[in-house]
Amino acid sequence: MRMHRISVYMLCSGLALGQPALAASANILENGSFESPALADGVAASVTPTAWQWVGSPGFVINPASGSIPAFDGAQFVDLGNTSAFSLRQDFSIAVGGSYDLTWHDNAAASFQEAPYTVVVSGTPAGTRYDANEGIDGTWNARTLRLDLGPGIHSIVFSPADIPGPLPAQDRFIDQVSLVASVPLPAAVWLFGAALGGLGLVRRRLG
Ligand SMILES: [Ca+2]
Ligand SMILES: [Ca+2]
Repeated sequence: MRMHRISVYMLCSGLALGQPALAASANILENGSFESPALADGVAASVTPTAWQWVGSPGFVINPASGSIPAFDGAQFVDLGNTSAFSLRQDFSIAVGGSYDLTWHDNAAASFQEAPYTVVVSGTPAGTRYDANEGIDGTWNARTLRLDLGPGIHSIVFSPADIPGPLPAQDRFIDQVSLVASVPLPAAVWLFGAALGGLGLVRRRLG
């Protein structure tokens, strides 16, 4: 009986301290920070960010020069342009259906114009109409969106919207896009471990 208790304890410890932390932090999207392809400092290039695709006109990947708006994360961000002609898409696969959290940051060159866009998930608009120039202050705005995704192939599209009037909108900047399962795996494993620990306790009392 004593041997059995020890083995249950070791199982719990392994679950609580082992590999789940790696899985929980895994971003389902690739190149969400737009660091690839790597550009030289101060370069804005009309290239396709690795693992993404431009729908319509190609936008830009920007490695800002010092003194201009810095990337939110890393050295680079993506520029969706200033009209609805630019959309950025990534297709991805979901193995286990459930609730997922999409997070990202947006920004725009500080000016008075809006920089509106929407997020379209598998062909359906999700969330609200975002303004990348919110605050008109050149600061990055944090965005979160909870998505219910079934197993299979999905797509996320950042889709700029036009604004009325003679002036174009500001270019929309996006950085650090992440999609992760909503329930952190360590929490679920901790509960599982606690349940097993409780089982061990019951068995010890019975023994
Ligand atoms: Ca980045
Ligand atoms: Ca802002």
